[in-house]
Amino acid sequence: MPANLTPEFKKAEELLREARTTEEKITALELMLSTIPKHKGTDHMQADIKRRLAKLRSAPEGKGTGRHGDVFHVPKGTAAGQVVLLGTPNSGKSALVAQLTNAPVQVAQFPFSTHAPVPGIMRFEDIQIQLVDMPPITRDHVEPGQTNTYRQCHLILVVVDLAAADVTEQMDTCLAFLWERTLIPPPGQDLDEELIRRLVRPCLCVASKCDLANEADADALRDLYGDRLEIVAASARQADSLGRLSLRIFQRLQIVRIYSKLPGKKPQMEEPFVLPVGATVEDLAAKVHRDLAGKLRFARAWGRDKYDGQPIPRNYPLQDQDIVELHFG
Ligand SMILES: Nc1nc2c(ncn2[C@@H]2O[C@H](COP(=O)(O)OP(=O)(O)O)[C@@H](O)[C@H]2O)c(=O)[nH]1
Ligand SMILES: [Mg+2]
Repeated sequence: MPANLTPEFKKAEELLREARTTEEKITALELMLSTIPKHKGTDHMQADIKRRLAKLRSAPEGKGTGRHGDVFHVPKGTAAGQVVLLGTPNSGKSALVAQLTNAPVQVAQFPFSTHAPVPGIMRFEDIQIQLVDMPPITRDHVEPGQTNTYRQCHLILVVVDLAAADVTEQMDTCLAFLWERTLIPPPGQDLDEELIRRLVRPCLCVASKCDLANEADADALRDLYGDRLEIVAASARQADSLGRLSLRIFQRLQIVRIYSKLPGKKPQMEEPFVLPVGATVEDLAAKVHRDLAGKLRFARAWGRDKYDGQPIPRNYPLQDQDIVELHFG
């Protein structure tokens, strides 16, 4: 080809083919523009991409987004985070979702028993986290539209069967899927940081069915892939392993739970506000009282052996399970 297009550019083109919504199309076109070799031979193509971008950006909001009726668009609802499972057939995805959530998933001895995303709610202490069971992927087959479910989520749970002889092939298939779609950072490619932020998703690997394997098997997997992914061994049949897994899922979501209280009242301990790690007292105020956010006078914190009602500055980064009293005025 005269333009000498790179594999990265071809990946971006693939992304465009899979894009359903305006937002996804814009992201894909931006990725194409940033990966296209910049020389005379591609002038025409660059102009074409820019024209298409301009057109999409000026399109009225909501028009032609194609979300309606797209089974691969899974609303998060009120959950604190959305976690989507990825794995080859029979790796144990549905069994995990069945054990951790209320979802009506099918666990089967035969592969391909899940054709569309099946969301369920996992309770973690006092919050709800959505887990989404997914159709399996193979080297040759991925359901069209599946990529978008991963792109929208907060954490991808890569499930490989630790007890299977082909566990490294499963892992390679998953990593290739993620890498081809820039869902994990592409090695040695300097993409725009903003694009990376929009495309890449955090991943946690579950080495499943650990009741059928040894600790040494998990260590061997970590030796091979530990530099690319965090690996947690778990079994749908061992409750304590599921407890450790759900804790790690919560931690990897990078969120904090904050209990707010009104002056002179008891704190609201049942339903914490959920904010991203790094959120400040001011961010909390905006979430509690959107209209009053600008009127925050001061705040005090209680609890967790750390504070006893002392004032905290408005730019104070909140810690998980802080109790905060907001004074507006
Ligand atoms: N022993 C054991 N078997 C499991 C475990 N998880 C799943 N299985 C079995 O593995 C098979 C495939 O599980 P499934 O969750 O349907 O896999 P999926 O295709 O990834 O959704 C089923 O026969 C399950 O009963 C586990 O933790 N331990
Ligand atoms: Mg399944």
